[in-house]
Amino acid sequence: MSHKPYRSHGSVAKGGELHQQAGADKKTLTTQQGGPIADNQNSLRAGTRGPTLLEDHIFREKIFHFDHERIPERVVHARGYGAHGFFETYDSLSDLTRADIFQRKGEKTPAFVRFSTVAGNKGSGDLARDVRGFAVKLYTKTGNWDIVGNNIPVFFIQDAIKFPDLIHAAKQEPDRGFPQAQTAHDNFWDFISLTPESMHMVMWIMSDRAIPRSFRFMEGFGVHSFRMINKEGKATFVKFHWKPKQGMQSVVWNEALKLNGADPDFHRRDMWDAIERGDFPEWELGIQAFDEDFAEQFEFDVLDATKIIPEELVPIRPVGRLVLNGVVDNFFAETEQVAFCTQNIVDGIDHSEDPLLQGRNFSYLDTQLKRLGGPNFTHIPVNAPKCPMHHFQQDGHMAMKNPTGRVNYEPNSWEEDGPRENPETGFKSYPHPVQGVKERVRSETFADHYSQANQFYKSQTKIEQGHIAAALVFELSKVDRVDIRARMVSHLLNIDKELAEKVADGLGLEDMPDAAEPAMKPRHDLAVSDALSILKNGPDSFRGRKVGILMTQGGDGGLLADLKSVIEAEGAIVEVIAPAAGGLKDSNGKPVDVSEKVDGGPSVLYDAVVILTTDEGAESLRKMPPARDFVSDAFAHCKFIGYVDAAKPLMEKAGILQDLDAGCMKLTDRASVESFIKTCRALRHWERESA
Ligand code: HDE
Repeated sequence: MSHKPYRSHGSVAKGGELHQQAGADKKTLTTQQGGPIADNQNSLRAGTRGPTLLEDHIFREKIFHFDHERIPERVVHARGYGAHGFFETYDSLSDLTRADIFQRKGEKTPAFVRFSTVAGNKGSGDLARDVRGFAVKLYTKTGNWDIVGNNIPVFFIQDAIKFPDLIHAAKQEPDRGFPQAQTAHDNFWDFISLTPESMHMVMWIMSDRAIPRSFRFMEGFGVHSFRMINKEGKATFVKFHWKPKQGMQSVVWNEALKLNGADPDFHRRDMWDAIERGDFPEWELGIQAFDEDFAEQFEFDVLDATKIIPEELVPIRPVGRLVLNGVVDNFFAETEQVAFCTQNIVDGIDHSEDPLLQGRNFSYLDTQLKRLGGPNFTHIPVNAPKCPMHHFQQDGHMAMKNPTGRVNYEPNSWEEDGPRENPETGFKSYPHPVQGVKERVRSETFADHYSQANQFYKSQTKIEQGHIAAALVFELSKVDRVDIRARMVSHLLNIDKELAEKVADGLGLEDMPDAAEPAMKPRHDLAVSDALSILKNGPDSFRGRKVGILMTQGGDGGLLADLKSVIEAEGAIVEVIAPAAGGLKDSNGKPVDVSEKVDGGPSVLYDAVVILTTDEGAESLRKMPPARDFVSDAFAHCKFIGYVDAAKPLMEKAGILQDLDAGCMKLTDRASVESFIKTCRALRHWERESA
């Protein structure tokens, strides 16, 4: 049965041949029906100043299409950004799974990944304090496998029935329609403070994990326990981890607030730019594998998505790498229409009984029907498997693959060689025995809500603990009802007393509440897990980061050349910011490309900054508030600052000259530039914050 070639442009004659019409050459604008258009500037009118006529089919078709260009945005994860790439296995995993993708070393599988925020609408800012979605579609030879994960390994709730409540509480309040893309409001904290199972997740979202520097610098997690099943039918529980080769990095909260104004597309631009310049982001996929008996030994339940398994207890086994090497051609067609589904799994991988995962398994297909308008969304190229497909599903809205012939059912006796089920290679569920009374209960093994929250907090550096406390104070200060603030503090008392006191103090809470009554007595003696901290796992390179050089007319050309070559050798990026968008020359009279005019290029856009002015340049920048902010923000955000002597008057006006520390380095020659960039590998001068 041959399918006729489908052409989206130009009229297709029977047999698939394009008509060679005079008007329908490549250069002539046509309607969707293929009719050449003579005038695309004026609608058809009754007289030059008269009303537009209904018979204007060209106008009518254009507006009709325009009116229907949007599809419903995702109810969660509406704001996102996608990219193409591949996944490559390190080794055969046949000991654990019979999944075809893991049978051969070096197996390459095409992939599409979409990163997202959860709460904000499609047009919201990238730097919201929020969980990031990390959804991976692997087009395997035995069908699509989606790992629809997040950048945080736990979740707010234990049962999917609470998801609509959680999301309603987090999104904009229903009467006023704000605040958008932020959890700093009464409804969110009202719900959370009434939901003790959220407390572990609260620690993560109040940490810097929720304000990543970019998608490239964050981890990803499958969150739930899944199963791998091998040829012998043996099942092993697995947890999936994506570790960024670029290292982890986050911004500071005040920086995030300003970034949302300076560049609301900061994260998607970063991804686009990195791929376009050939600096392909890469993650290593690792698994934590353990069997049912081992799982029994944990005090928590491996089916509870509010718990992690510390890497120190079950080490991560690296199994492959994911490389993103292609931007999308069309944002709508790919990023907007991609349809992930937790039920897209392949034989050899299976679900666990995690009640959150079970609920998700219902939700994703359901939401695609609403968003993509029908059951044929696998006909959209980004969703279509890249392996052969043979089934008898047909018709429906916008069906693009329309079989011919008489057979649309199975079994049939029309086609002897037609598609049939295959017990050998077909998907087989793990025969996990299930038995029980039909009831609405939660297992007692899900009752510990605070111990891992305490473990997470304890595993952070002092700096990171400070950020968690500050984030809680910020969020709860935006909550109007004092009883909600106090109720949150009552939970913090079960997590860490000092943290609770710090937050109560920051909120100006008059009376310390009693600790919330726990369902199970929390443990505070779980071992510290260094893997939970970002700062304990920083990169040892400045690769992929960006330096902003604030430069004025006649700035030192020698230093500029040194900076450029040293930064580029590190694999980092340089941008010049100047008082005007063009016409900049260095001390040798050489023209310098300007990336940003000073008020469009605040220092929040950069990982480290250099101030390369002349005496006169510094004098004129002193009078420019954006230039002063450039310097004072870089300092406040603990960034490394390189400067020349001539820049001192500007630094003095920005209020940092009297506080210069080891993170502020004078640049005089190539050696000083080299030592500056080496120092930048630490990413931030955190000592400044504790000072
Ligand atoms: Fe989702 N989630 N989710 N989720 N989720 C959606 O599916 C849902 C959960 C995640 O880039 C929706 O296609 C329920 C956990 C990502 O297109 C929807 C529950 C995790 C994305 C949905 C959860 C996720 C979604 C909305 C509670 C991390 C974006 C649009 C049981 C493991 C995928 C869509 C993309 C999207 C339902 C909880 C990850 C409504 C019911 C936990 C990354 O189906």
